[in-house]
Amino acid sequence: PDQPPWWTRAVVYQVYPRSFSDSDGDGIGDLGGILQRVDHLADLGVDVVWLSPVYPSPQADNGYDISDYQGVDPLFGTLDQLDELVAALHGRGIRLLMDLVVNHTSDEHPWFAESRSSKDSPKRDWYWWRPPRTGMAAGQPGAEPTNWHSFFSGPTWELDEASGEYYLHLFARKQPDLNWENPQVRQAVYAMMRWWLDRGVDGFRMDVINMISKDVAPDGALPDGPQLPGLPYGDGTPHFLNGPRIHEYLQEMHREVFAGHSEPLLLVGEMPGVTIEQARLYTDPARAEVDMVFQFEHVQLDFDGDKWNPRPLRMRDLKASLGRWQAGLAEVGWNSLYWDNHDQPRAVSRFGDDSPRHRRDSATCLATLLHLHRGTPYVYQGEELGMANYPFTALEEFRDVESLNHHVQAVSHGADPADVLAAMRRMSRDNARTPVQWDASPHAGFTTGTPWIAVNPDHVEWNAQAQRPDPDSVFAHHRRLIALRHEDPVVALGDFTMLLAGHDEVYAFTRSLDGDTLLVVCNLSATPQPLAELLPEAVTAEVVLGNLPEDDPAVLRPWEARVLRLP
Ligand code: ISL
Repeated sequence: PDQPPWWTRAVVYQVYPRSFSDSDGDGIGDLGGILQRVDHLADLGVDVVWLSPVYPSPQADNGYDISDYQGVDPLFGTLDQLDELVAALHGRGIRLLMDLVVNHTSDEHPWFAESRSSKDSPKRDWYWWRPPRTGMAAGQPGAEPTNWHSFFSGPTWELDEASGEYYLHLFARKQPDLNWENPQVRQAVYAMMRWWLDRGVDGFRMDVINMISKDVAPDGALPDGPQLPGLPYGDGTPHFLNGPRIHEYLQEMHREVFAGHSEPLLLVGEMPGVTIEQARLYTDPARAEVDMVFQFEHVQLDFDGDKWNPRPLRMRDLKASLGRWQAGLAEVGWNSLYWDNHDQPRAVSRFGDDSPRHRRDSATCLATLLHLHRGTPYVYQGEELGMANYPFTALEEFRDVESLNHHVQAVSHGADPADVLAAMRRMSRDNARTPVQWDASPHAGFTTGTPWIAVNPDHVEWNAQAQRPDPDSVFAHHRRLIALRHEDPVVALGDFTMLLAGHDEVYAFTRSLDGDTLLVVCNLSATPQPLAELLPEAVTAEVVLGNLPEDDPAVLRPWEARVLRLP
């Protein structure tokens, strides 16, 4: 039979360069900083680094607004340093995945400048230009071509005064959407991707790639979406998530970019709003689209409607969601596993318990769950150290365009600023973007200058220098879990069976391959659980790995996690 793909055994580590490590003292992380920390990654044992965007960019969305696809922003360093990084990682057996944003560019990309320059520009059609709504004057409120609400607040359309037409931007105003209907756009993107592969990178994480096909009528019209409660906008997502030509585009990309490459490459699709059924199509190897998806269901269970209306998470819902995905991709397809990334609050604060009493145990418990599911685990920088949310108290502490735009919009629609701030404190992406905590020194060893966003004061206690030599640390636990995936084919390839599905605190499942079975039991609460009653077979099984020193096998202590081998 065919060998399973290499990435079934792999663990990916995400570097968000701006916040990782600063080598030149300007307060912003850079490639030089990553080069200095490669040993940290090698010690952890990860197989792949996913590098968030380092391309030239006005940084309106921290690099997710690219103005040149074939370069490195001086803020982060040089193309030579990127080549150096590829070599340094390859020298340690680590592959490099570039983050690529091709749903949109920056409005400062030459393609957009040319497109905007005139209605007759040969690149006019490279973006989505539309006249005002019929019968309305440009600029009049509600004159936007559709009623869609932008992910970053306000309408998805921006008026260009010069031509009297609007351009589409699903995200910030400075992130105009590329028109994938135009074959020249697609060919330009594929050529650029080939250029990176020829340079030696090992693949791509494709940003919001399930948004590139829009539901456009033959006459060019785009439909309105259902009205959103309390806002003068509609929900456009039914008209651009997993759109009509998406599979065609991805198959074409695969053919044009990957066909004929013999090296082991990786293509990951970030896909907000993807369903299990669609994920199966996207990742079925026979269809040659992407290798795995990033889905969002499990990070949307702790709010109502949108992320700014948080509500308590029920562990039952989390288990049910992840369990459905395990079952749905059991036969065909592959999933990415994650708790954290640069867009999400910190896992230990969100799914665990970041109080001093439980922080280390809940971080290691969550790590156990992350690494033991079927799929490819992703560790986000700092997660391996149990980094927590930042104790934000004032608007001035936030940097993210999503958070800041939301504050303006919510307050202008009458929300109480204190409530808006409370939601931001809990859900803002800036929680994930505070600098990595390398040591206990004033800026946590991140920079010798002034960090672009504040360092979490808890770095005095929670940092890499303290954890790396400590066998009980969160770091050491991640390292053991990563090694286990490398050594044990059951972890990489075993079937998944959920146990105790209705239980609110205990997350338990088995992984089985060729008669070999691992049983994973995790207590997602601060209450001891009677394991002897719940799963008697767990009490006598051999402990492969646990997050607490062995004690009474019949009781699962607060946030205890055990990986057991059944006889
Ligand atoms: O962050 C989100 C929720 O708060 C998501 O809606 C997020 O915007 C979505 O997952 C898409 O994310 C990706 O594309 C964005 C960029 O801002 C994110 O950082 C990136 O991961 C636009 O390029």
